[in-house]
Amino acid sequence: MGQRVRFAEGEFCMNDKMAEVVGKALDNFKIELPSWGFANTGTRFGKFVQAAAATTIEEKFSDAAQVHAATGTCPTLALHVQWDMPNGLQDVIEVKKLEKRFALRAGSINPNIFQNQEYKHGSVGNPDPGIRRMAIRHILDCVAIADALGSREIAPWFADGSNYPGTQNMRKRIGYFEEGLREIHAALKPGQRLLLEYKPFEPAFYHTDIADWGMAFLLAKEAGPQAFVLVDTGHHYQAQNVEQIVAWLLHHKMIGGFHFNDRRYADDDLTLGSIDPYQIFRIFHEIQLFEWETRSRADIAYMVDQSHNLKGKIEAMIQTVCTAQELYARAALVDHARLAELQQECALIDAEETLRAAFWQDVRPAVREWRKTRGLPEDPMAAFRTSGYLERITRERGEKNRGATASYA
Ligand code: RM4
Ligand code: MN
Ligand code: MN
Repeated sequence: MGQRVRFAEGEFCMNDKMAEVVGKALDNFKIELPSWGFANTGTRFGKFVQAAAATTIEEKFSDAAQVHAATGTCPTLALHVQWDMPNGLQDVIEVKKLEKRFALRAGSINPNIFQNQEYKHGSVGNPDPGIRRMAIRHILDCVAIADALGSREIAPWFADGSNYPGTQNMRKRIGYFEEGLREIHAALKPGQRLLLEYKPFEPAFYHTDIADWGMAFLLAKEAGPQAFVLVDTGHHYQAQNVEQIVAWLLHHKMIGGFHFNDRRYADDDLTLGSIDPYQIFRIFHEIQLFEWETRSRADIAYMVDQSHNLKGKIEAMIQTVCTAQELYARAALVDHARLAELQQECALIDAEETLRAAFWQDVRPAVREWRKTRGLPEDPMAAFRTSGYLERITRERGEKNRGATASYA
């Protein structure tokens, strides 16, 4: 084992090689926006209404189209059925019109099995068979909606759980989930995917039925081969090694998608990379290392799940997408061949520095260059700010928003 004198740092400066690597990475990177990220939201203590917030599905499509126009990276919009399509299947015609009008496709279909009064003690895990049926029926409707819209992903998040020890039979509820998910899986069309999202707490504070990736993994396996795990970056305990979870899911070909956001304490839904950009970089690195090793693409739906209570919603989304691109591009700069060698030799400092060298690169000039060559605005935020769109919707929507009470919808 020879002595290593060369750290990886400084190997990249903005040169042709960097431009090429970054360009290739960005060409392959798309990220889906959540319709609910444009709506009025708040905390459990109150809601701060924004004059420009979207309150209709048309406005959500319109706002998302602005983000896509500025970044060229977000061709699909995730829909939350109860908030965006209150009449279920009947609303498909309307959504198809909006897809055409705003040149944006409907993305993942998100059932709502947490808001109705019936779901106080759970949905698919509820001890009442009538309520379990109601929840399953709603998710089956979502499968049909996804089929009608040509959406590949159905992404239910289950708020199911309990608040006090001894009040629910946890094992029985596992059985209800297995049974319900098998039935839902059986209704999937070829090519469709059921993404199971886990979350350790909130709204339930004692036990959550799908609390972590292991539970989601086992339930997905039980449901069938078209079921995968969805990792929401905000749904972990402090100090959890999220990239290791991603590595396990990649290893088992069980990662279906991400809900990206950042957090400091709980499920804070802050903008991606605002608190810990290195965390997101490490996740992207695990994925790209896997892709380099296997010479294949990991089939992952990258999605944003954020609610912007204080920041302007469209600007927060543009900031998020740009941050995601920068971190993804930085992860693409890792010298995988060299890293593999160093890992094999257990050359700790050099291996770590190889990773850090990529993380510390300023890819922004290369990202700007990529935008220019793709006919996109070099500075998406500036392009949006000078478009006059925000002023217009602030005028047009202000009145309606003053009386807004509902969250997300
Ligand atoms: C949950 C979870 C779901 C999202 C709802 C609004 O915490 O992240 O994905 O649909 O919030
Ligand atoms: Mn989520
Ligand atoms: Mn969440």
